[in-house]
Amino acid sequence: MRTSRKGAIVALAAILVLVAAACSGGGSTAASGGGEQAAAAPVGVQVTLADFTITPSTLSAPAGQALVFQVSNQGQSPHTFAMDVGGKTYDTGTVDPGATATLDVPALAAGSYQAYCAVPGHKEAGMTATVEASTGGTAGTSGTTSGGAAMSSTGMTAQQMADMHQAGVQAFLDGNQTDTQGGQLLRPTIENGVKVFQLTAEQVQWEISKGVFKPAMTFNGTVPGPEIHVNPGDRVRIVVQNQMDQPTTVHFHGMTVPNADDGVPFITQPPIMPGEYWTYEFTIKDPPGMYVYHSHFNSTEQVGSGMYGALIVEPKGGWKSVYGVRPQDEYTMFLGDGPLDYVLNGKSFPATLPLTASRGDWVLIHMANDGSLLHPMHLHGYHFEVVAEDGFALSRQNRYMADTLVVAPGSRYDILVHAIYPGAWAFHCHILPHVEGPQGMYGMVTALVVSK
Ligand SMILES: [Cu+2]
Repeated sequence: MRTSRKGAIVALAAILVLVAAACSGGGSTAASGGGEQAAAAPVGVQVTLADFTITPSTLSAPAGQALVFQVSNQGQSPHTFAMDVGGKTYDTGTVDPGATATLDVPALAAGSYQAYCAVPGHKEAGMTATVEASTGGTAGTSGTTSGGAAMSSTGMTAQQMADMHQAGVQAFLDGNQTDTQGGQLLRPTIENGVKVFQLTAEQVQWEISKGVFKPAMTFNGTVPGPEIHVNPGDRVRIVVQNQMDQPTTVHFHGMTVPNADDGVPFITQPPIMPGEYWTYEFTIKDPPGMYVYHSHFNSTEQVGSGMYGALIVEPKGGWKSVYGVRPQDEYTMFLGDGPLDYVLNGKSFPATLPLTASRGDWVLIHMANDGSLLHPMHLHGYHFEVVAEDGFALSRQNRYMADTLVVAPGSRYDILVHAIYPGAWAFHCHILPHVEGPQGMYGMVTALVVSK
C-alpha cells in the first residue's frame, strides 16, 4: 500500500464498509456447519506486529478453510509473521515499519499453532502468538482474544469482523491483487482476407484471488478466454487446438453460423479429442453487440471451470452509431459460478478489477453470464440504461433504466452508465451469499470508481 493513497483509501474504505453494512442486514450466513459458501473464500485474519509483540496474542481461525493473514507492522523495526505447519514454514518475509503484507496458509486441522516473528532474537523477545484453529462457532471460548471482548454468533468479536471487512476493501482498492487477467484482446492473423484466431483449450491453475488457485479449464490459459473482436461482414476462421485431457468443442453463442459450425458434439461435429484441432469458419451476419464463445462439451465442468470468452461484434462507425452516445470507457463483465466459485471476469473480490471512469464519461459495459445461476447485478448510486439484449440493440422506446439487472445464464446485456457522480460505487450481485460473509466481501463484487 502506498502511503500517499492512504487517506483516499481510508475514505473509500469507509464508503464501502458502509455500503457493505447496508447490504448485509438480515439473515447471516451460518458459520457453523461449514456451508459451501463459507468454504469458498479464504478467511482473512488480522494481525498487528509491533516492537516486540504480535496482537492479538491468540488468533482465532476456522479449521478446514484456507487462511489469509493480513499483517500490518506498526513497530519501528522490520518484522515478519511466520507459522510452522506440518513441518513447513510459512513466512511473510520482511515487513518494513508501516508496511503491510499477507500470508496465505492452507486449511489447518483443528488445534493450536505457534506464530512468531522470524527475525533473529524477536521470537525470544516475546514476538509469539497462538493460532487457534477450531471448527464451528467454538473459537475463542477461552476469552483470550483482544480485550476478551464478547463474541458474536460468528465466533469473532465485532472489531474482528470490522477489521476483516476493511482488510478486503483495502486490498481491492490497492489493486493488482493477482498477476493474471483474462479477457485480453486476441489479435487475428489475416489470411486471404479471412481473420484467423487461434484458441488453445488448456488446463491451468487459475488464481481467483491472491494466493487462491483453482484448477481451471481455459482458452489460451486465462479466465475468461481472450476477447475476439470482429466487424459485421467479416469472414472469420477460429482454429481450436485441444491440449486438455478430455474432449471439447466450441459453440458460438448467439451467433448466426452455418449448422456445421454450431459446435455441438455428435449433432454437428465429432468432439475435438486431446491433441486434435478443429476449424470453424463463418461470416459475421449478426448486428454489433456482445456474443460469447464457450465449450459445448461436458459443459457443467468445462464452462464452469472457465471455458468462455467474449465475441464482440463492433460497429464500423463506433458504438455511437448504434447507441447514440460515444462511450469513453468500455468494459466486459463475465459472471461465473461453479468450480471457480463466484467470479467476475474470473476473479473473486478483492481480486476483481474496478471499472474506472472520469466524471462525465459514458461507460459501456458488455455483460454476460456463463455461470449456471441467476445473478441480479446491482450498481450503487446510479441507474444505468439497458441498451441491448442478446446482442441486439433495443429501439429507443424499448430501452429502459435499471439499477438491478437479473442476468440469466446465457444472457447478454449491454448497459450504459453516465458517470456523473464521483466516488467508488459498489457493483455486485445481490444474491448475498454470492458476495459477503462474516469475514467481509468476496466473490461477485467490484466497484465503478468515478474520479472527480
Ligand atoms: Cu450471484
